[in-house]
Amino acid sequence: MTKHTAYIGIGSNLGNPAKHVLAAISRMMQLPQTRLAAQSGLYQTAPVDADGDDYVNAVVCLVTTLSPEKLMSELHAIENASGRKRMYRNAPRTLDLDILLYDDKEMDTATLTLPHPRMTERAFVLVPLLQIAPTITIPGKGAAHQYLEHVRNQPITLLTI
Ligand code: PH2
Ligand code: MG
Ligand code: MG
Repeated sequence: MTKHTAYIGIGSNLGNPAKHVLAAISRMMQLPQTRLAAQSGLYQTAPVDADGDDYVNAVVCLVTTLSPEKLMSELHAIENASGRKRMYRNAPRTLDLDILLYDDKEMDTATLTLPHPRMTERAFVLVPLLQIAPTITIPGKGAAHQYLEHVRNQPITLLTI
């Protein structure tokens, strides 16, 4: 089966966010047909278009033979296992796992849009992504690093844990 490269954005701002992020990475390492190829540091970030406490964010790279839809349903199960409650849009959450990129695939269905439509507007995605993939390009948008200057005003700090 063909191997695909997917980048996953991880976020948490409820309970013990760093613990939720690290547990999510462990669970992703145990997904079927999937290997963890890279993991960023953990970053403390201010909420963007959202309320509640600061987030802990990270990005991982998975190499997988799962389809985008199957990968997304596996990630949903991991979110649910963290106790995630879906209250309102961008509500504080124990765990959010978003597929940012899946190879150079572009798709837009009711349940999944690739690349993630807001990833170029968010330091909490771009900074960890560029840490593990400095030359990555975003389908339809070009080199990811060129968007960093647009998000310079968004507070983000690398955690040392
Ligand atoms: N996720 C959101 C909305 N806002 N802000 C930060 N700092 N980190 C996030 O993960 C985040 C957010 C929607 O998923
Ligand atoms: Mg999200
Ligand atoms: Mg999400």
